Amino acid sequence: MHTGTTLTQFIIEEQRHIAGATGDFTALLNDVVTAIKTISNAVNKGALIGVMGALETENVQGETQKKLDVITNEMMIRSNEWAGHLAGMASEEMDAVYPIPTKYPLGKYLMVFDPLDGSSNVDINISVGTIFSILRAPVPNRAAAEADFLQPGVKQVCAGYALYGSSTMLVLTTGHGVNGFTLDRDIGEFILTHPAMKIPADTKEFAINASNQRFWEAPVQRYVAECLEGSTGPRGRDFNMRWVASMVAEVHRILTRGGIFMYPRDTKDASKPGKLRLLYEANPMSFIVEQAGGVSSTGYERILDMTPENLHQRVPVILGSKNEVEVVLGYHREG
Ligand code: P6P
Repeated sequence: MHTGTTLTQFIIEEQRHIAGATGDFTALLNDVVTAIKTISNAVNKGALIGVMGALETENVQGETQKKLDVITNEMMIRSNEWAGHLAGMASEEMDAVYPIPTKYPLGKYLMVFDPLDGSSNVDINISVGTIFSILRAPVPNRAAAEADFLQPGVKQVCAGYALYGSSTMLVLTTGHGVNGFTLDRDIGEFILTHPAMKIPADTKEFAINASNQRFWEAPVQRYVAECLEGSTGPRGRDFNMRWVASMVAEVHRILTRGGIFMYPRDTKDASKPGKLRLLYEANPMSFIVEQAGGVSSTGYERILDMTPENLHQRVPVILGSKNEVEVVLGYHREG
């Protein structure tokens, strides 16, 4: 018999802190968790059920879609469209807002998500994840338009990610700290295993795709060069480097042992000020990082303060251990 706190129990106890809570949000989160359990099962079975490999199609980002990109997007939609908690959904894998089918009631929340972040790693069996963010609909119970989603990240009601790794974990914030849960497959429940997660303020570990080095702006060039100089350079200590190409895995490592993650503005493609998408990657991860005592910035401004221009807007991202991110932001201020 497990003795831990289940996610269901934790959410209901959290709900007691929310004045006027009707149980609507709790029920919505339960549907999100059902989708995550379904995705975990599909990702875990992989080649056994023929879900590996790519399709002939591209998503709105111009990225070749993996079979699991489409499958997991469908799982998030099917699990969350019917219950009457949402006024609309938006996803990395869909060009426009997903309208709730007319046969279902409309609700008071909006949800944006990346159904399978890091999916290029699926075929090589490296951790991938689901990222989601929940906002209040400006006009509850009315079909949401794109403009309704374009709220600054500080307006998020909840943000979370699932990490499909050696174990399946769910990490969640509703604005009262960050808590991590591990899926116990024997009973099909997420159990609280990482209460009150905090990011260490200092770190010796940085994460960046170094193949883009020639495209970085001067402050990032300077920061990374000093990390590489290590104890022989101005930082006076050696650093370690990681790059998983799966933001969920990088953020989880930072939540667990500290670190700094950078996908900075680069000159590789002038039309793209960054690679990561604001609504369903940068904003939910920034909410989680800040709630765990970290910092998240474009290099020039706090990500959570940005008002999105469109559903798929890309932004530069520099996040993680407070004191280390502040070093990079200092270099940006110096120019
Ligand atoms: P690159 C995955 O596609 C993703 O959106 C993030 O999860 C990850 O951090 C980044 O892109 C990896 O980008 O250019 O290294 O493949």
